[in-house]
Amino acid sequence: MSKWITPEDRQHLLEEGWLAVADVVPREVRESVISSICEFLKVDPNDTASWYQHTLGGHGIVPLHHHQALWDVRQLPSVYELFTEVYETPELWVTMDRVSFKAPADERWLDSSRMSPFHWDGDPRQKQLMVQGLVFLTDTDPHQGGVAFLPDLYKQLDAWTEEPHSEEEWRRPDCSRFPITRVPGKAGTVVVWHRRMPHTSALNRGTKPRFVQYVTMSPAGNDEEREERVQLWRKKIPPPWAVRQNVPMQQNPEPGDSPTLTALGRKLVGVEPW
Ligand SMILES: O=C(O)CCC(=O)C(=O)O
Repeated sequence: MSKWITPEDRQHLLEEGWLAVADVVPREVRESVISSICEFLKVDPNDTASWYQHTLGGHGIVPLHHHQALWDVRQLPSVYELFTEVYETPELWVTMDRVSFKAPADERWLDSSRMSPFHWDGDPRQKQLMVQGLVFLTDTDPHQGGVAFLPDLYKQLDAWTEEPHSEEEWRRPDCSRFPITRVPGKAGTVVVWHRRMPHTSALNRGTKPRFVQYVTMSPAGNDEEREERVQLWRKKIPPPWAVRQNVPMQQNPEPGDSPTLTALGRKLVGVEPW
């Protein structure tokens, strides 16, 4: 029986392209991730003067992938259960994605006041259900830089992909015709969206920073992929796509011992087979 999403929720994900599920990540686990971000960036969530010292890009990307606090979110049974209900299979692997600190927009700091374009991270012609996701680590209201979607374009995507588009548009579509849906959430909410959904993070028009962890899962792959994943976890190496992005302050490898995994975590990495 489904614990986290109803058949109607799953239908919403398929038809509207996104879904927000509340109360998935408990407070102490979230607080450890927030502390890891603050420690890494040397920011104080209550001290505005500390917020703008780094170049983090429009999404506020913080290049931490292997901190134990992030792994403790990935291997939470609640997060895993949610994704098993999305994919309707228990045999999943988790991504080794990063976190974000998005300070309120302030035009003195371009990073915070420029909205990143709507985009796809994969090929929008790929119809198979594959989702991306994030956890709101603090309460995030609609004006505080919640994740933003274009559901109307998502719904017309089959027709859109039949039309000719420039190379740029296949990554970053012209979104001027489409209304924007901004998804807020209470702390602990997981938002998942179909990879075919054009998305971005909205500008933070609130008074507090937005903190999120990106997390998603996908059906387990083959042995070669498994071996690579185990090495990334063991040696604390950022995933190759993140290395290619060359985000400021990325450490490679990230310092410290291999993160501790639970029995579930070992399967979600691929250390143990399903
Ligand atoms: O931070 C967000 O809300 C969106 C991030 C994003 O655009 C992405 O994960 O590709």
